[in-house]
Amino acid sequence: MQRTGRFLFAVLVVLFSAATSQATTTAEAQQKASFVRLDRVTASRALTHGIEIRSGAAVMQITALRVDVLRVRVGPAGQLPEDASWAALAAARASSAAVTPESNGTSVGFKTGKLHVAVQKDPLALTVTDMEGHVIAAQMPQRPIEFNGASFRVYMQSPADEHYFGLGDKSGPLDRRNEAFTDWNTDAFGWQESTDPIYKSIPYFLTFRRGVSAGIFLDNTWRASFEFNKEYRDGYSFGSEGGPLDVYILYGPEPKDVVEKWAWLTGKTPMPPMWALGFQQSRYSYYPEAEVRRIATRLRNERIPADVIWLDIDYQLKNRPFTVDPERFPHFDQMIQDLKAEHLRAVVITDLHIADLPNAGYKPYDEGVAGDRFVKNPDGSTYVGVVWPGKAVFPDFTQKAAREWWGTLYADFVSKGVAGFWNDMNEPAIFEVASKTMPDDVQHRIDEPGFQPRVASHLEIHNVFGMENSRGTFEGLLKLQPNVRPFVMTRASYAGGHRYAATWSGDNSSTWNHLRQTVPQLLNLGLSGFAMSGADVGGFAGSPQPELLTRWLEVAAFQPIDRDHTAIGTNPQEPWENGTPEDLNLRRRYIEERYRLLPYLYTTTEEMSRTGLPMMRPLFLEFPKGAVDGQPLDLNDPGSFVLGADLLIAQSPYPDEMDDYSVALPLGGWYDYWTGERVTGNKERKAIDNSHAKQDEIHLHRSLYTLPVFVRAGAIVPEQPLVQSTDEKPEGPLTLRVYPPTEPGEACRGSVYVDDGVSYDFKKGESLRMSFTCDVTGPGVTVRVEPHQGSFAPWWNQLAVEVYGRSKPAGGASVSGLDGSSKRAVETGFDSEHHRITALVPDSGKGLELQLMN
Ligand code: NBV
Repeated sequence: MQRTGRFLFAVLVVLFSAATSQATTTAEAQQKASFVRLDRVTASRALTHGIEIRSGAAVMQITALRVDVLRVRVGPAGQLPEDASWAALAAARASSAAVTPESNGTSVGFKTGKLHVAVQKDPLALTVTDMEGHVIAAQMPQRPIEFNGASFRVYMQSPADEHYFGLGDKSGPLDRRNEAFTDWNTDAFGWQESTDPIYKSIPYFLTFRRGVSAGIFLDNTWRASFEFNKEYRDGYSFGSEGGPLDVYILYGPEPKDVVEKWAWLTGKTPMPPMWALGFQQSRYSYYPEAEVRRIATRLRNERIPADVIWLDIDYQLKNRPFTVDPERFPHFDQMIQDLKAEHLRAVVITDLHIADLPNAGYKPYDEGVAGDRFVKNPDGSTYVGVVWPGKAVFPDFTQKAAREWWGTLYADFVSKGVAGFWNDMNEPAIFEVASKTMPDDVQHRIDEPGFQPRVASHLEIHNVFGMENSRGTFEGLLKLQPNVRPFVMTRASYAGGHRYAATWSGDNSSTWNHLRQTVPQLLNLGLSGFAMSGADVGGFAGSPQPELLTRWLEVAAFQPIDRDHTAIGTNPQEPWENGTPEDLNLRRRYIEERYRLLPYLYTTTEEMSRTGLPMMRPLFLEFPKGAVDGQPLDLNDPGSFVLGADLLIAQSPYPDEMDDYSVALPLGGWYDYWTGERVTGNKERKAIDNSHAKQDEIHLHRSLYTLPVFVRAGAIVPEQPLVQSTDEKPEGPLTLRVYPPTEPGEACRGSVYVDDGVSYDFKKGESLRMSFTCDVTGPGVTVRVEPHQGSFAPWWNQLAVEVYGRSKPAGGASVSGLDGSSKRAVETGFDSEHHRITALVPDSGKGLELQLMN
């Protein structure tokens, strides 16, 4: 009965919205078409930027947004879906490239400067190839696109050596081949390696085959699914239970090109405040106030560098968002100021469930009701669900005005000096119901630039609700403080959500397997746009063994967000807890290393915000030629990743096992980050053919003391003296760690980027960039430092140059200006333990050349 009632309501919603707006929604158009198969081309028409194809009543439009980005839209009843998107930027959707028609007896299509697009007429099958003949994407001819009512499915060919990456936070191996996934944002406490769906829906993945890569994005917010090589071993498919068939195909050829095109289509991760790169301490929950102060004092007393303390739900009065419990936190404002004085920032949780609290003077509720901001049931009443505060109501984040109002709720915390905000539970999570979320028929009243105003069911909005929640927070914070970079952390999101927030693993567990999961999960998130991501360090559910916590803190020091967090009721999990003094020393040492690496990390972050390249990268992204088929270690090794372009971290793929393990280093030469020594592996593995570089396998002994980190030969890595917080000005020189290339003439480069770390003044040129190169010649090594670019005054005035891989002192050294002027001798040091020659030179900002003789 209930279900029939709901169905009738749903029908009424559809009829109501059709009557109240001119808009023909996708759902309605598709409802009219019961079963449609696009099995052959019955007509076609060239367009300036593509082609329009008819298959019976159905229409398919393929257009070139650029020479290397295509959009494919299909309307089963002859009308294209509404051209609107929560993910793809309007400017990208509006751009176009000229095409040249290309047809023959069996197919119709066009070419761009980079791609051939051919649609076979019978059976209808789209194939996209590049100019070298690589197939980028091809439909399976035996499985044409099918619509069954509102649902549809698309089948694509999957050659045996093609691999798949991305799809957001989905758990399991890095390579999605042979896996299947559902997109339906879900509160997945205690998720495991095979749990699906979890928190986010990012219906986008990269294909990778023999060094060539493409991106496939199904821009559809409804419950969607992807399977790779399940139904057909040589096919993959995707589809949705409703909404538009709107697909983007992004051509590489290299995986990095695809990542940059994804950023072009959906935007880049904005530059975060520098403090977000610091170590962050959290738990569910630190209270009362004295406990927060105790953690702050202990961090400083133990000399564990740290930037942030997080306040979870228990700081609030009865779990009501935007309140503070006056008993637990009698001096909240003073506490925030005191933390600040210790160079610690507070990030506080602000969930989206507003307590259903009429006539109680609760501002978020009162204002929300007055402004008609909350989502409704089909009968027009406000939807009420039970979450942390008990009965709660939910802002309709699909309305610009509602998001703007939500943003104003932050004014109070911002004025108190709270630095960052945490949007949890925004799948949205609802207690006491089997579905764990809102009913399907809850109504969202879309009122949004670029969209036709209409009523949409929760089925359509569910997967974007969390993203629009974090958007409201981010944009609200920007409005409150236009020259301060917001920091927002969201749990649920959709494609493009990286424009507004960082994210985390959700509720992982304190197990070895979860330590292992952090690598593939964060790598796939980065490829999906979420470059600022971290896992709960130490694990959320349960308590880690001391060794597990130590190892976790070691590897997290090289991941984008380094936040130690655990659940309520678990053992204390701060670095000084749960371990021997030796554990504490190790944990501190790795956090310290992160702080020494800040110039490198920050420079990588700036690159991320400019290009879309994630900070944490899978090996195939940096070395696409070193990961040719037949050498799968690179593609699915759950232990290895590259931080920035030059640091390769090689955790054991099975970190709980005692055994030695091996890692395939891409060829080109590597150094041990800790000893500074050149690393030589065993080069027995043969190249498949000469056009692809082979890999160099090295054997590693597992040790708690040393997480293996390697540096690419030809890299120059900037580092700084140790500080206890990113607020602190480093005292001493900027260090340039120079790792000369293997052969003379090979590239050797690096750069450093600095700015004030908090504001947008860098957009007005208030930044500093400095590039370096090195050159290995017969007589020695030359390090060249280019003049400063930009007006920001650096914290250093000297450079400590360290040249690695050396077995003896320099035979002499000199420094000169870039024009060869004022050449003078320099003293050098030799450190045999670290295989380095060192020299200290003043940095005038005008550039210099340092020559070290053999
Ligand atoms: O707010 C409490 C927790 C939070 O600590 C965690 O990080 C979130 O993922 N939250 C979930 C609510 C429920 C946890 C069982």
